[in-house]
Amino acid sequence: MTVTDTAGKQKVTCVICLEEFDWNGREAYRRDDNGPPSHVTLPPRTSARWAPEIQGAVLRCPNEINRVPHYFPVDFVLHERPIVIGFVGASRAGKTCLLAAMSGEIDRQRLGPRGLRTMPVNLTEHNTYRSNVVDPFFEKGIAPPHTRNAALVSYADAVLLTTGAGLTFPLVFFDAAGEQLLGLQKHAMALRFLHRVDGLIFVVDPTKIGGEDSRDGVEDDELSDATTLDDPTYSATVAGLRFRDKKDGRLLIPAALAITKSDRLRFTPPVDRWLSRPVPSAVDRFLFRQESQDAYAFLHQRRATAWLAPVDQFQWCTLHFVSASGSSAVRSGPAGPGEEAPPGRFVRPARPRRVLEPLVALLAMIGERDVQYVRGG
Ligand SMILES: Nc1nc2c(ncn2[C@@H]2O[C@H](COP(=O)(O)OP(=O)(O)O)[C@@H](O)[C@H]2O)c(=O)[nH]1
Ligand SMILES: [Mg+2]
Ligand SMILES: [Zn+2]
Repeated sequence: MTVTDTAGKQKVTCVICLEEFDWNGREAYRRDDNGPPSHVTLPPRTSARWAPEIQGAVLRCPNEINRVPHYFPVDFVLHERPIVIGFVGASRAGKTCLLAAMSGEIDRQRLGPRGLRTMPVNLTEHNTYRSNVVDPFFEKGIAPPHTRNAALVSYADAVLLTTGAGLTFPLVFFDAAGEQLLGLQKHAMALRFLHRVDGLIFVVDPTKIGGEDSRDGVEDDELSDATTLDDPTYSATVAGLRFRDKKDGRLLIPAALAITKSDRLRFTPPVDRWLSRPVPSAVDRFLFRQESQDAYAFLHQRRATAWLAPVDQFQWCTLHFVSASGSSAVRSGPAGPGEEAPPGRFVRPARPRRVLEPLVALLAMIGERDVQYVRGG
């Protein structure tokens, strides 16, 4: 529920940079075809004109990024507070692909069987992300462009979701590369993220862990890309969260471990069993527990103990086998003289497998303490 004080002011959260600011419920902007959005005053909420007037109206966040103002639809502050989800993992772990896969699946209403619908909102950033990253990934198998740690924590995407019971909330995704603790502490966006984050997805790249068979069929260029086999780069983010609530020394923020690129292991038990399994139509805690146990055993057998650290550091943590692309990446040819490197590709258009499971598990865990976000949660 949005909080309104007596002066009609309301504390709202920007879904792009997580800045909190006061909004009087009236001042907004409207985009023109060209030029910056122009200022408008909305009618009072009791007015019959309110509903038509807020269509397309945007708020201007007072926190400019690199002196450029950003705007987001009023719809994002009219309901429940945003749920902020962070993706944590080393560079090349597969965070960007997993995010693109999740975002595309959400837009295709694949959360529908879980009782969650996405509402169309005209968030420029989301539309740009969809047409530049998600659509080429789903339609042509083009890998999202590789971003070399431009920022330690960066905005990735935001959507508006409604539950069967009529509860509407923004879901905001952040990419937390988390390579340097120092950077995390100094970075204002990173700090807001660490204070606000509601759930974490730790991305595990199984091609980077040891073990008898896990690296079979892994192409050389991917292996040479490996950092230390034992360093999943979670520690900086986890250390940055040390001021958050704990119980028995464990963080109370729900966490999920997503073993991505599982298509590489699709013939390896128990991955084969899980990857081919249709997802249930309601949250099934028994299945989450079974998959978590299988995935834990899988990583433990391969001595991937550092990757399993979140299981001990977080009070609630589920484990999942997922694949963002559903198929292998093809090696891109070298760039010709004066050319840009060609974009990475997958052999087929993306057919994500089970990518929404970590998110559904997180929403169920978050809902346990709060309101119910997913059916059966
Ligand atoms: N086979 C397979 N490869 C993947 C998958 N997701 C990512 N990759 C590969 O891993 C590379 C790095 O992924 P990316 O999402 O950019 O990693 P990030 O640096 O963590 O954001 C991609 O270019 C692909 O080659 C997947 O689901 N399956
Ligand atoms: Mg990335
Ligand atoms: Zn902002």
